[in-house]
Amino acid sequence: LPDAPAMCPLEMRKNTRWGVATASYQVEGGWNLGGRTPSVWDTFSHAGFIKNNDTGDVACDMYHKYPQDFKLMRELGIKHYRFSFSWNRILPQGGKGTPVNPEGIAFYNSLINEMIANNIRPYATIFHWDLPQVLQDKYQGLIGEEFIADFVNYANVLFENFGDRIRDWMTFNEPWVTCVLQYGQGVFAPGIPMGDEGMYKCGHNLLKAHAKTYELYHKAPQAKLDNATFADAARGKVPQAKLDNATFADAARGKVGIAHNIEYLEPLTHAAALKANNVTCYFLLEFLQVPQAKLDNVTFADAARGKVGIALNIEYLEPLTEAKEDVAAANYGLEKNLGWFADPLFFGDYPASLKSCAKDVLPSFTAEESKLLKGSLDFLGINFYTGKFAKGSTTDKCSVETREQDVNGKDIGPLAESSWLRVVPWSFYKLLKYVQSRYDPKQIIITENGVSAPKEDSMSVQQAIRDDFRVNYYKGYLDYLCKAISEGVKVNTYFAWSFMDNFEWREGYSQRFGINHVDFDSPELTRTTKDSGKFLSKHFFRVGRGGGVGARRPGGRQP
Ligand code: PNW
Repeated sequence: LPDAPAMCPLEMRKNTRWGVATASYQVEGGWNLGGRTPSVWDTFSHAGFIKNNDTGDVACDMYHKYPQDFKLMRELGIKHYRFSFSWNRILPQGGKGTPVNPEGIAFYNSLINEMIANNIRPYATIFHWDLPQVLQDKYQGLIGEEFIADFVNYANVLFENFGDRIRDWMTFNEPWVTCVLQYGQGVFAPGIPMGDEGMYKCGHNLLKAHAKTYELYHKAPQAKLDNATFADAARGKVPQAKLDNATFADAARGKVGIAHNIEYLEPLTHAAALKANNVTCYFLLEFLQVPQAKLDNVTFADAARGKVGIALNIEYLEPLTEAKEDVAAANYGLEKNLGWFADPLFFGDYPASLKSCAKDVLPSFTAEESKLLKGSLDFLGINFYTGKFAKGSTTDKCSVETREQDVNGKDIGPLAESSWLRVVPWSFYKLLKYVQSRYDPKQIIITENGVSAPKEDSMSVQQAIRDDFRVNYYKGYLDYLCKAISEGVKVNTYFAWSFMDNFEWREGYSQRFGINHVDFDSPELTRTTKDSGKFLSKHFFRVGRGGGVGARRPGGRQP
């Protein structure tokens, strides 16, 4: 295995959180189990729109195999895991006012508890493209304004059921892909092209749903987020040592409201539990003496409440030449693709360039919506894969042509297995510097970064796990990530895409992004760690910061 990237000193690798990511439809399987109804991706794949007629019916069968997967993560030293919830598993009828599926809640309770038991901190994506089919049928999914209330309701169900153990939330994964590929072009499920008008309508509804979810989370009474915690503590699932440490004490102080709540509902049980665990009234009285300022400080808010962000994808654009129009095109391209979502979240409105270029189809925000959007994120998630050259036009400021070769015809980087993905390590650095200077985010999480490696069908598992191509990709990209961090870019958490080979959307199982190989031909769907997994494990996962799992939420709520 190669050494750690030159620009990643040990101290920086130690101070950063390194993890892996997946998404529900790509890994779970169990498509019709436990009360789950179809999502648009089930419908789309069953209709034969995926390469080789693949579907996510079984995928990596993580629905059943998560205990062994978390064991493998633990063995690799992985302490941070980004996953997504399947909306239709939680709410089979999708919408507000429809019943929550107890089997769906139980499944995710087990999943999260197993994660935490393996010392892995959960980071949850609320929506990673798998919309319940019923909501597509009802109002065309993200095209319909009803989507907003239904999304916020769904998020609320997640906060109330899992907010006691999950502190890091991403509302949407890659709004650009959802609105351009799912709705605008219709090349992704549900596969109905809605043109530019539909695309911008989708983005508008998505942004409003995000902002309302952010508001809901931060305004929710603490009791709603914490309803299981104190009960768990009182029931004796917490080792005394944990009750005594400072972090837990901070959190425990905030549980008086919960105690009151439980007392009201179950006075005898609660009193008995308190006695049994030697948690005295003196403890509660102490809480009342804590000055309010202490309860309101950042540390407590962080511990008690967690963070809500979003995961935006962006390809870096480098001007093809120094000509004014190429520089302007690269800039406009970034505003059009990233600024479309990032500007409203940071500044409260779409970029002026986009408003002018898309004036016939871009909706506008009311003053109130603008206010709600502005600053509605605690961290910015970035999914980063590649960069391209941009060429402008001297006559049309709205034109951006992207290229993969420079003016001499030289490739910008080697081509991966995916047609859109070339290996361009320096573009990561340039994009990060751009984001830090334009938005000045308090915290950036690299929510995805990875590559599909060229692989012949005839390759054996033993050959496929020697993935030098991917090792080199990670080595190069992480080098430039570290350079950016050393220059003040505020990335403190990074997720490799993906933990394992999985259902790669339209490409089915033909394109592999995993740092663990999955043998889709074996009945056990055997996982085997690739060289890239060993490389990341040795230099990043093992040496990086832990998640502090369980300091505040020991054990969590049991299913
Ligand atoms: C991301 N593009 O998708 C997704 O978040 C993952 O679910 C996916 O598996 C991964 O990247 C690899 O594709 C993308 O066309 C899909 O530029 C398409 C593009 C970028 C990212």
